[in-house]
Amino acid sequence: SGLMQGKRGVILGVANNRSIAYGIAKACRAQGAEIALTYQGDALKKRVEPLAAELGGLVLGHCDVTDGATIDAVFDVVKEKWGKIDFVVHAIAFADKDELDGRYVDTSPENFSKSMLISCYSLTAIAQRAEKLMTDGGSIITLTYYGAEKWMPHYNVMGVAKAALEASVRYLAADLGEKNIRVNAISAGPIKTLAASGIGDFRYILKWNEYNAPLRRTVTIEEVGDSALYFLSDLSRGVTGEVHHVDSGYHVVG
Ligand code: 0WD
Repeated sequence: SGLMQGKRGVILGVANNRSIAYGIAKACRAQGAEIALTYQGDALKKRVEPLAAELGGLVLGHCDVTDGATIDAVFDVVKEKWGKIDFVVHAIAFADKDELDGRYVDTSPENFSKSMLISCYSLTAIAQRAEKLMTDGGSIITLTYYGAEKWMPHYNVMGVAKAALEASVRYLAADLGEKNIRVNAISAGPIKTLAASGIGDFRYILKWNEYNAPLRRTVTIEEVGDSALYFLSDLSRGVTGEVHHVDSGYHVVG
């Protein structure tokens, strides 16, 4: 038994055992879900395969969200294995490291387009494929950050992409609601992951959150995973289009 018993889902964005997506995958498994992971490129394949084995999950193959054919390919594999799915976790973002420092005003058009494509449009691209397999309804979640709502140091183009991502959650929720497919976002507090290591002065941001968040600490991937269970399970069956903060309460003071 468990909150996720009988549910099957695809989790995109596991890079290693510090990834937020890995925390969510662990929580889903602990509550009885069956999970399928994807990886981006051969370097991550070597990291993702053992993690999938440890969790007793499937590996669907290479998925680079900038290449629609690779998205189709992994959804074809899951369709063949399971026929239908119940949930999708989108935990993917990218911005050129050189522009996660300094000023937003200096963003190049190339980095702006690529960051928006990978960090924002990819949720829509994945929802298009997921819709076809969510024949009994479903739940889609994405990961966002407070830099979408307020200026944050060095977050720059990612803040703009996350704002667009949060707007996408609302539009996707409205489009897919009649099929009982819910779309929500978790706005996680800062966590030291591979993606976060690209952000300038990240250690300072962690410290700032520790000193100022109501809970006087940062959050863990396990805590984000447990909160994700609410959105991915039937507990939240009346909830869609929401952006929910899992940030030790930082958003009430920052
Ligand atoms: O403080 C943090 N770490 C927060 C992260 C606070 C709030 C939100 N988030 C978000 C991130 O913006 C992202 O959307 O959580 C999500 C997951 O990020 P993460 O767990 O912090 O980082 P990481 O473990 O690096 O996973 C992100 C992965 C990539 O890893 P790398 O580091 O190789 O970029 O996103 C994937 C990749 O696996 N990814 C892609 N997947 C498919 N196609 C692509 C792509 N083109 N680009 C990146």
